Amino acid sequence: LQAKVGVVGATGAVGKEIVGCLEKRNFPVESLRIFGSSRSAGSTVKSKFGDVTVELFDVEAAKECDVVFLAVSGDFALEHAEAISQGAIVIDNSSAFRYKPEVPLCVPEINGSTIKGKKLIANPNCTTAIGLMAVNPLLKKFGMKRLIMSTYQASSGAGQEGMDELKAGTKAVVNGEREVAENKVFAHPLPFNVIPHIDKFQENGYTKEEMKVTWETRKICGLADDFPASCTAVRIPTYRAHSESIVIETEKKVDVAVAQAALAAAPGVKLIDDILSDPPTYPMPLSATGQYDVEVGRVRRSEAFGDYGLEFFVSGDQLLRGAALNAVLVAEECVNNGDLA
Ligand code: 11C
Repeated sequence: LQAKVGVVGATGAVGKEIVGCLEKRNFPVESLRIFGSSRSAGSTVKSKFGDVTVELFDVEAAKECDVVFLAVSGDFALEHAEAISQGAIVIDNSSAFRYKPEVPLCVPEINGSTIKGKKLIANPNCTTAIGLMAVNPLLKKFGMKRLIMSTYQASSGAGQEGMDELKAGTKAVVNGEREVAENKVFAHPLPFNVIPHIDKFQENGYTKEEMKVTWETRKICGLADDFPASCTAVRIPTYRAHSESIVIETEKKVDVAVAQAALAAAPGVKLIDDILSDPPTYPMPLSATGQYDVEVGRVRRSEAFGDYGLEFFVSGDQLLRGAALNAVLVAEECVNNGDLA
């Protein structure tokens, strides 16, 4: 099989990484078409599959592909995804369809079987996808009654503009041009700061980013609609890997060595957990950046939940596992299950 692949929004941070993942994972690409707005149409994207001239987005043209990755806004996806899916399998990175019961929300290592026969597939929120890579093997081993997550999220979650604002603002402060950086993308200046606010506040006092973790954990792990999961999401001045402190209450008595072995054996997970080495090793955004695997470490019996709880720390590349890589893995699953044939 060789697939006709389309990417919409390939000049943004996630779109660029999708093309990179298709190249590095040797996805069977017969042809690559890149669609963009009038701003990027006509420009050239160099790729392993040849130099691609960005085409002005058009539903009929996108439908000619076998699989189309959407790395665009939720509004754009809402307007066009269903129409494109009349011709191509659509993998949408936005949150537009994630909570629709008929649309699978997929992390292939966890619920890859849910996408069989589906033409529109939602890619999860990056924070959720990264965290669940570590949570799922522990859920399988010990069961889970409750989940509490606190996040340390990189500027890349706000796309290229977020990264640019962090870089420019940090430079301006370090160079002495300003005492406090300017902000436009983030609600407050990010350099030398942390901001406990990602996406819009909801009626219950949580932000939408935090509620995505609650909603998407339930759907991806096949848990009850009222499964107790909560999150505090915080933006920190790092470049592109998200980190998370996660606490789970378990159904079965925990054993830290068994938990570590389950994590070490899980595909897409790298156990980095040696607090006795010099220097000690644990997950960090710097080491997780650019990696396909999610780093997990600091695995310990919970002092809050005793023998029925685990606490651990996760770092994962937001643009890869949290977005582009997950989307390409979904497409690979479509090849494997015969839907893209
Ligand atoms: C952030 N996690 O770090 C967000 C970005 O649901 O796809 C991804 C938003 C989403 O700002």
